[in-house]
Amino acid sequence: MRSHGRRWAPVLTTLGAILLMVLPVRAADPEIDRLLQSPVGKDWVTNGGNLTNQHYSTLKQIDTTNVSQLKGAWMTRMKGSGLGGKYSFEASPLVKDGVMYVITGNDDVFALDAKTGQILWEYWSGIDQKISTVCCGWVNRGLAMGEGLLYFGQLDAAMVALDMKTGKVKWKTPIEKWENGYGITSAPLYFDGIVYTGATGGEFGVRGRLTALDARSGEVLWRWHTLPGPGELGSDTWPPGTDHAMRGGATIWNTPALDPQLGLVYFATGNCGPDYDGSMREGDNLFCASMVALKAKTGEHVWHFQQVHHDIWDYDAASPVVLFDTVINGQPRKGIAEAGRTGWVYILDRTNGKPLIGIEERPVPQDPRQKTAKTQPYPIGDATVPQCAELLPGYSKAGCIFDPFWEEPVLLQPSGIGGTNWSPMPYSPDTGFFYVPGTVRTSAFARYLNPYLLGLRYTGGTQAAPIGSPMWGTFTAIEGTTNKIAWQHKTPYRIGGGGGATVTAGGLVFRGEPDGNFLAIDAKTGKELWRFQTGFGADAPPVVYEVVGEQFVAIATGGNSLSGSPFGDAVWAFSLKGQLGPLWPPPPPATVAGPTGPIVAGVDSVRIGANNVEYSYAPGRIRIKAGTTVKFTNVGDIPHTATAMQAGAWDTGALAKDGVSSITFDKPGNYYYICTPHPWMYGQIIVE
Ligand SMILES: [Cu+2]
Repeated sequence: MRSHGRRWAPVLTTLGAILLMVLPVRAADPEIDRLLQSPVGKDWVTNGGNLTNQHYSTLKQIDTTNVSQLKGAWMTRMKGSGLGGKYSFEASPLVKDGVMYVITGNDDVFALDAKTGQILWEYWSGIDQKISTVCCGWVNRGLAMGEGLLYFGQLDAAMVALDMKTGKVKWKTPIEKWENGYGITSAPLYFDGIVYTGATGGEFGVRGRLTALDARSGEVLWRWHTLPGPGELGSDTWPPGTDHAMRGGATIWNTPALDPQLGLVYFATGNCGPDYDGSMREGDNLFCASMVALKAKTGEHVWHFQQVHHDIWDYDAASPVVLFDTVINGQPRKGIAEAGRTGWVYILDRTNGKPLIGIEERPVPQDPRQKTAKTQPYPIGDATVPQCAELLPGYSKAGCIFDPFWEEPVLLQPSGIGGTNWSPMPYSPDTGFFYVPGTVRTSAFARYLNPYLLGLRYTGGTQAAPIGSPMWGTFTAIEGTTNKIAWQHKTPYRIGGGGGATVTAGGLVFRGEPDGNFLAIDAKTGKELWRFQTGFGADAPPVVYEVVGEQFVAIATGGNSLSGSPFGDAVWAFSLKGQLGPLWPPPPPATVAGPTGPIVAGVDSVRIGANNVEYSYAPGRIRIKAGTTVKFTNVGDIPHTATAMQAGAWDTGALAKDGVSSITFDKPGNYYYICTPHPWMYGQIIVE
């Protein structure tokens, strides 16, 4: 047998080489690969619509002339999955051959009849409710499909494949352990037999990576670390002889894009860790807050562009990158764009990562304690949100984008989940506009010492919105050839953190509003043409599809834990034949920062994380007599604190589940407090 094998081996090898040269490699799922490379028509088969992430549909049955007649075709509740204040419902449903697939904030998946909304099958993740490394709400941003399977990541950092027909698990691959700080919230990308996924954990001292898995088996094919090991490309942007890069964040929050002609996969990376303390990580800190291109088959680095050097402001690039083709100065160009938390859109040539319109390195204010970068990239064009904060009572310093801070709080904008955070940015080849959702919020930034401990928060500081400071948003059409504003709406609520929009060949932009309204806007002029109250926070990117000649627009409405929009578990679909009218408006989200709800007197205990809300104090506001001892109990699933907003005043410290801490209030006054790891949680104690 051995001699037989030896004799045949060279022949087979030669034959193999010839076959490889003559026959193109057969795609594992030619139909999905074709749809992924085509303009989006009746099916919506990947999170961003197709490989470009443009969120652009060629369907035009619904257009600017008839959209006012749009009504609900169906509304289906996801049986209580992801229903509660700790969840966000941000997924774009996928649609193929009349079946819709949607994933909730609890990583549960439902298949629905896309014409009627009837549930066909359901998958319950059974995910551990005690995962303590969820950064920013229980959320899943969507699915991918190919080879008869649905792919998604879970909050426990596992990738899962389900049979599209039955919802049964085909394979499950842990990318990492959630106990080490990792999780997955982004929708993966499927193309040509490979599933690409990011991982989160930038607030927990993790090492970011893009992982490529074999779509059929779930086997890990390769991973590319977004933080360089010793001697690797970019390692000279970290202090020599240290291992800070091994826990420097640069996680991937969103779905990659892919150009099959160039053979490149593209994605953007998040903040550096620890978020607000740059003192120990002198250097530009590649590849934090960057756009990156890798060879799609092998994961080999091709180019990168860093949006923010030595990030100390949590300026992630968290929105999905968008591929687009355009003409600049008479030359056809292959573009890539990403809307950052800085409030700018970064527009590059996707063949080489060089600016397409222009980005200038400009000197910025310095603080040697933070080891600030000497210069920062300023894109030519307009920012979509304000980039300076106004001084507020109780603070001594206010500044602008890239102003440094140390232990004394400095008010800055953009901040929080703004300008553009996770919300995707659509692009219309008809108008040539990007549609950019933005958040406007002021934060008080401060650094503190935060030693690294495996699986615990590692942010090195804080940013909390001052009590009473306004929070709102912008929705902006940005001209793709100039990076200038074509038109802009001021929106009543923050929309850069969860929503996003979709644009159609019918000349319409569809987008949700956190107060439950679903809007259609003239893509060219920005004029609002239709609005419909869905009854729940409409904080997800809509999708457009067709079933037996009828065009539908669908959106998940389940609210957003970070913007406090009304929670739910519904998916709505709209069509011109729809019969359903609007629902009663839910309570609107807050437009100023601070605790909400009635002031309760005669209460001396506060429960943290109660009622499946997790990120809240109950009651949020209490009135007590001087000398009262208030008992704080964490009844939620993850660690929380109650920490006075006046620095150093009082602090429960981190309370694990069932942890108790008591604080006595002797002096009359008005005390506001937050949760240090979740600074959007507010409480108030009035001492008389
Ligand atoms: Cu908390």
